[in-house]
Amino acid sequence: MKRAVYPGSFDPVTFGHLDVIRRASEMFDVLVVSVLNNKVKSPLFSVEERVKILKEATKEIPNVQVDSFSGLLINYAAEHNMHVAVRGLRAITDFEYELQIAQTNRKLSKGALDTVFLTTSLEYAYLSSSSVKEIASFGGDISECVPEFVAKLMKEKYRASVL
Ligand code: COD
Repeated sequence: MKRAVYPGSFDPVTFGHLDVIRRASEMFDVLVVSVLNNKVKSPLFSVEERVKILKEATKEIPNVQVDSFSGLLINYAAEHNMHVAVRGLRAITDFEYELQIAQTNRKLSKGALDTVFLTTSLEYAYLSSSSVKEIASFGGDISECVPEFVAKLMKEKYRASVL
């Protein structure tokens, strides 16, 4: 059984991530979307919230599982019998960052974890979690960036932060 991991911050998941998830789910028997538990960053949504959001957003795709991890991706992947990491590419700037991560993971895992890149669908090429957060923080329209229920949760977060 071919299992792959799609690791990320997903703070929050966007239509760009969901497009990658849908396409990758057709390539593997099981796709595990896993949220990095990174204690250094200060995210908008907690890891538990992001896992819950991802579960809701992917509930129609039967071979997608949602999880979280801490520490090195190569250790998490080995523990869960996953030998492929899926990542998305939007622009040349992504490529430099992604190439470094992919090569580091391949080297550290002694070849056990390889990376498959999916290029963004053109309609989502401009999308990033950070730009969506900035737009939402100023009350802008993010209906074309994230699912409706995520937009609502974001509005609640920003409303609570100004009260
Ligand atoms: N279209 C297509 N792809 C997209 C889009 C879009 N619109 N938006 C984002 N993506 C892609 C990104 O390019 C990325 O590949 C993926 O989706 C996830 O994006 P993010 O921003 O949610 O996640 P990142 O980049 O913050 O995730 C970083 C990791 C968690 C994977 C990385 O930090 C990690 O593995 N850390 C664990 C520690 C480790 O093992 N370090 C060693 C390697 S350096």
